[in-house]
Amino acid sequence: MIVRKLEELLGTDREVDAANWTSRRFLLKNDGMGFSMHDTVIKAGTETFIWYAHHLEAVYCVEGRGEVEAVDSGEVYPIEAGTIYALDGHEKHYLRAHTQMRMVCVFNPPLTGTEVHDEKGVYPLVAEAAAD
Ligand code: 9YT
Repeated sequence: MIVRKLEELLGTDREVDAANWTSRRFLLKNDGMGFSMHDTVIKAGTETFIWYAHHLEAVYCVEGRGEVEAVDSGEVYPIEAGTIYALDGHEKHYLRAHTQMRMVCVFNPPLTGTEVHDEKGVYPLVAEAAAD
C-alpha cells in the first residue's frame, strides 16, 4: 500500500512548478497504478492553453472558480468547487482561473513526472497575478 501526505511532496521532484500552476504529484507511472494523480494549484488570473494529445485527464475542482473553454466547439464551462471535467476526446482547451483553483487531476496513461519540461500540448499563454 502506498500512503503519502501532501507535505511530504513539497520541495521534492514531485512538486513541479510551471508559469501558471504548481502540480504536486501524488502518484506517477512508477507507482504502478496505471494512472497518475496530482493535486494542482492553478494561479489566479491565469489562462492556459492545454492539449493533451496523448493522455486522458479528469480534473476535479475542490477549491476556487474559473472556466474551461473547448476550442473546437467554443463551449465555455464554468468550473467551481465540486465540478469535474473529463477530457475524453483529447480536447484542446483553455483553462482560466478567476481565483486560485485547486484541482485533483488524474491522467491515463500516467505521467512519468518529467512531462512538464517537454510537455507537448501545454502552452502557458498568460501568467498575470490577479486579486482574488
Ligand atoms: C488542470 C491541468 O491540466 N493543469 C495543468 C497541470 C496538470 N494537471 C498537472 O501536471 O498536474
